[in-house]
Amino acid sequence: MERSLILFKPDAVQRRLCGALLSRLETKGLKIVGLKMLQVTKELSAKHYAEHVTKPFYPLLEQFITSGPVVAVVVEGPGAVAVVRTMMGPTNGQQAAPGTIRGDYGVSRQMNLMHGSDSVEAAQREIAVYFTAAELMSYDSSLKGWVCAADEVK
Ligand code: IDP
Ligand code: MG
Repeated sequence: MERSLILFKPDAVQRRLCGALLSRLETKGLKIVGLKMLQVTKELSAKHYAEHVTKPFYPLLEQFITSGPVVAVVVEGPGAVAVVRTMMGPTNGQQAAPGTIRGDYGVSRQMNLMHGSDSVEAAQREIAVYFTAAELMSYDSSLKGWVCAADEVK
């Protein structure tokens, strides 16, 4: 079963959208297996966004992601990584279609509310950046048999 690392970024916390965003993930059928609020430090930002640290926009990204608390969530479900990326829409809220999270809630390239891992490998790396093994829950949901068919669950 796939897991993805989600962040509700400082803009989502400030705009009090965490509940709405979490609800969309749960309603989709994804299971929450980790959740916490934290302040991203410069060190943590560099670890998370390792692929971006040398890019020209990184100082602005660092300033943004460390500007206030975030909510980190790990969700689990069939194809969770791609499902979350599709739900979020493209990076820039101006291009994201209505119906996607970034399309419904934002108009910014930077303040786009939510991070979601872009590959299974990235998800594994990012989950370990934000969560210890003890902070991740393994449990069966009683809805399991109603979220997808048995032959769809690996
Ligand atoms: P993604 O979040 O859709 O995967 P990435 O290209 O990986 O987008 O960029 C990471 C984050 O950096 C974005 O979500 C956004 O908050 C910010 N960002 C991306 N491009 C720019 C830019 O050109 N200027 C400022 N911030 C940017
Ligand atoms: Mg990315």
